Amino acid sequence: MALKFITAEEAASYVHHNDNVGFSGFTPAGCPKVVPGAIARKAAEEHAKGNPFQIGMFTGASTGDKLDGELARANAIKFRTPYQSNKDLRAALNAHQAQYFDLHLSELAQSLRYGFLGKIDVAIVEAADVTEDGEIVPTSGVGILPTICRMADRIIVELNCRHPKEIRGMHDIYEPADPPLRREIPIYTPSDRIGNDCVKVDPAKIVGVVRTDEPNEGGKFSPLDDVTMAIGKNVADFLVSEIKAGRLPKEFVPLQSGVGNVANAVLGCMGANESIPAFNVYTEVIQDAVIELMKQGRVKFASGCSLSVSNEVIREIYANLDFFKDNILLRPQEISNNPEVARRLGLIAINTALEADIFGNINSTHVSGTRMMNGIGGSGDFTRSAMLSIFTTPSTAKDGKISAFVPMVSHLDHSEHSVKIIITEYGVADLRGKSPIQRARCIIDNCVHPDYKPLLEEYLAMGIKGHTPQNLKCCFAFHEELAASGDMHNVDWSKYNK
Ligand code: 0RQ
Repeated sequence: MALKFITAEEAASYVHHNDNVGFSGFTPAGCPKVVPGAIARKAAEEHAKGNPFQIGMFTGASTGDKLDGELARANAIKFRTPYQSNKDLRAALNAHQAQYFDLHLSELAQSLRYGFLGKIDVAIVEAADVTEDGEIVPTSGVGILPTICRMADRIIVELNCRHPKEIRGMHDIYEPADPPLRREIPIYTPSDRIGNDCVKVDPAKIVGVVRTDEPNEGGKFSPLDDVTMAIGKNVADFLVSEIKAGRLPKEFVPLQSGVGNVANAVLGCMGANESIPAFNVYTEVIQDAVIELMKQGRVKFASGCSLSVSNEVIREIYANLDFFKDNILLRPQEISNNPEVARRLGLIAINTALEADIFGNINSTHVSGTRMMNGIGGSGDFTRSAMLSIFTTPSTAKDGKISAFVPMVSHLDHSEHSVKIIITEYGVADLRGKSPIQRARCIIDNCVHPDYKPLLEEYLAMGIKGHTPQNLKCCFAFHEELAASGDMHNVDWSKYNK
């Protein structure tokens, strides 16, 4: 069946008010880049005529500004899930203009198949290649592409010539059967290939192909500062001590690490530490540092959902595809983030906390308990199931006015039962096998900023009884003080403990 090449505007005509739309990609990598803008313009035109126009949105994770940003600014989003990190979308969902629900990334594809989230009307996917018989080769990020293509009534393909057709072979596309027929996912090492090199769809569903040459909106990493470097070094030193103590196998276990500067610094420090053997990566986002370490032979193999790398690095990968195709697999997020596989492989999972409490609970998503930052992302997929779950965070935020450690988290994403290790620039709190009060002392001694240690020690010294000695009159005093005076330093327990 001949492919029909259309413009982005023509593609947008296949998207109607109230449609549920699924988008490919994971982080800006692999996301459509021109059709979302055309949908946003269509929404603006309809709104100008007094007509409603909003869509429901399923993405892999965060996307680029050309997707989330354009649609949020056009007030074209009815609801959206999962992880996002766009400032305009963040503002819209915190103002309830767009309804947002946060979801573990590994769960999205199966939640769609189970029918929990409604139908998919349109799938809009970026491809490096598409054939007349319905073979779609994803680009540098997969996300939920296979599931949305299979479920959608209509498929729009953005054929992006920045991504060579020869990327075919870097993907491992596999969708598990659903219960009660599901079997184990047969991945026993990160390099195991279990699926196809492309997504096969009914070609009759492809309503059009839009040609583009838009680059990924690759975020630049900030230069590493002292705090970030200290966290990275503390993680690497801790892992070496685990090898020495015989708690990590000498051949090591695969690593998962989240997004951002800290993750990049951790990887850099692990790569530079000769006491850590060359290792495999089984993760969601493959960042620049993984590619650098792969070139140096320090990373042996990387399995992920996306190449969330700078445009400079993606060009390098495409210029050396033979090498990188032997060493990288890109999988749907249902597989890259699969808790069954994470537990089998025995991952070291390293993710980021927004705040932690002194008893080891983690808030990764809500600023002061109410304002959504990004979302839980894949952190829950890995944290609960990994062999070693580590959370990193700078000990303070906003010029020291916010302590990352508070008596009680203002929102809970990862409970004390899943969190094994917390690491800041000051040190490592190893929470394994410790009671709540032992955990509190360990966190205060090793991770808390010196400015906030006395306040948290005073909190524990209030003489509150019970297994977890929380003082319900005072546990949110840090947040209340931040709201009142803009600085958690000003906490005065006597104001609350009446
Ligand atoms: O604010 O941007 O205004 O400077 O939060 O903090 O320290 O720059 O760190 O970019 O790694 O983000 C948890 C949000 C951290 C992120 C979070 C302010 C701080 C700064 C960003 P500015 P940093 P990061 C991967 C797996 C989700 C869980 C996860 C995240 C801004 O890592 O979303 O790891 N993780 N998922 O000043 C108020 C606090 C704060 C605070 C920091 N306690 N209160 N503001 N900030 N702590 C994701 C995927 O699965 C794709």
